[in-house]
Amino acid sequence: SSDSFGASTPYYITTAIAYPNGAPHIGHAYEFISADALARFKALDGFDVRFQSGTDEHGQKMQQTAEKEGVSTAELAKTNSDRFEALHTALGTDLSRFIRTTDADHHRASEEIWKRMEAAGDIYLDSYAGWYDVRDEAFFTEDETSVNDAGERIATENGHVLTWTEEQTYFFRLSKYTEPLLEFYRDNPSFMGPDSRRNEVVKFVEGGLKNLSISRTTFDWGVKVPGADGHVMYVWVDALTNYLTGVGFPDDRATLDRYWPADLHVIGKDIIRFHCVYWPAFLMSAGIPTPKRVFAHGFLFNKGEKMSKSVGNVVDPHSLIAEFGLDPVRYFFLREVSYGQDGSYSAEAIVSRKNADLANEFGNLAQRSLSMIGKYFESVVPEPGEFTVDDRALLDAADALLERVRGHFDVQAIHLGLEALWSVLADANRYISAQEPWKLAKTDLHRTGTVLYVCAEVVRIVSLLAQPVMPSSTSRLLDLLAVDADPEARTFAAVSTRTVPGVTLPKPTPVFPRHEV
Ligand code: ME8
Repeated sequence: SSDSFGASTPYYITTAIAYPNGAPHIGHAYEFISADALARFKALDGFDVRFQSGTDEHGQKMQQTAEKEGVSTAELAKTNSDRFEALHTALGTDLSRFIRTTDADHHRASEEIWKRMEAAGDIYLDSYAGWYDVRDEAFFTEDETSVNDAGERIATENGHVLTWTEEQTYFFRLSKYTEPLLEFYRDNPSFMGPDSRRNEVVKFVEGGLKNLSISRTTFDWGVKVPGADGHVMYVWVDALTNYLTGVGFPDDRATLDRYWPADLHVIGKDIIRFHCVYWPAFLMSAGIPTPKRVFAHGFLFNKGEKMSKSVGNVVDPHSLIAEFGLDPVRYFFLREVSYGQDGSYSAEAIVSRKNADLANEFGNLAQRSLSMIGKYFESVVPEPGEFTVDDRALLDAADALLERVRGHFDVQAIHLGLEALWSVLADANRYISAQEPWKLAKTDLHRTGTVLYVCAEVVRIVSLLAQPVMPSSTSRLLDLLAVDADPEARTFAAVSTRTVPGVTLPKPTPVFPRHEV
């Protein structure tokens, strides 16, 4: 292409933007880690990646929390938004932009999408009377509610206590998009992932869509509706628009044309309706292309229990990192939880993966192979002899990994990608035990060199492919293998090369220590 962005294919990925009404928790950290791994995978695979996260600062919940805490809403938003940004830093996520919905360009973008939906004839003024869930910033119809033991009206699906709301608001003609949405889902079967989520969305839309109240007058913490004094936008209208703001909507056409439509919105399962129903409908109305895919991950539970302040099992992500190390934490969540399903975590489970998968399977293989190259070959990578059937089988398995892992990451099956890498590490561990290079060294140094060469190649290839999940440990491993530190030399293109015999390796130090209590 002739633009200023370079030739590689663009890839735009986002996380949800979190409500900064409190500190970030493990669920947020999980979403950031997983999206970061997906983003890094694409970048290493040669794409021009744009990765965005941020905070969703408007709405009634923010205003109510601020009132309760006796601070201004802007102050509450800033304090907690900073904590989300600090979490990104601590997790090592590689963001192109951390967006705040209070940013000036975001107000401009939200006004613009509103005007376009209005120009399409999809916005009208009427009076709203119904139930509102402040915690989820969501409306519920009477039949979606029930009464709890305390006699309060609750949303049946999440148990949140509802508030009766009656006010004059603007409405969006969502009902008009029932058929277009169903057709859109039919034409774009990969729009929603995982596959199991499709049915519930399609069923919801098939049930018929009601027009949606999209402005509020009872508070003022939000984006002002253009030309309508006293109205602020319903928070989800401006929140979803953040994805467009971040790529230059509406003024920076070059950036917008390059990165929009987004390739992937990573979200949690509780906000599927907003992303798979409202968002494409708003965009269709405004004449803007719809995103290519939305993937909903599951929820994390502490030892199977819902994390809540009252149960006292809310774990600060920073303390997990301090206790287990960043890369083991990243690896644990991405390997332990089937991406797209709910998962559970506990200190015992993290220790077990850290010791078994990282220290034993990966760390020992690397440390043994590299220290034997040190011991028997004065740290110079040996020239391999002719490969045996066993050598070939292992090298072939390692060489086939890129395509296997890519296939899994393409459908966000991160856990299966890692499983594939670890299956080859297990093969390599069986291989080294069977070959016994430490015994061979006494009788056949040439054959020892071939075995160690094969092992080092497996470590190199698995390290390259595990970079998206464990960026710093794999970078150290690649250093130990004397791979050029230039990032260009560490992309997935390097998988199909071979280590050049004769290279001198640095003194190996263990990269994955066992967990010390
Ligand atoms: O929903 N496990 O913000 P949020 C895994 N502002 N993921 C979890 C989780 C858990 N226990 N708890 C929350 C919002 N999440 C809106 C989004 S996007 C335009 C606006 C996930 O702070 C949740 O599913 O409540 C969502 O994807 C993200 O964290 C932010 O949640």
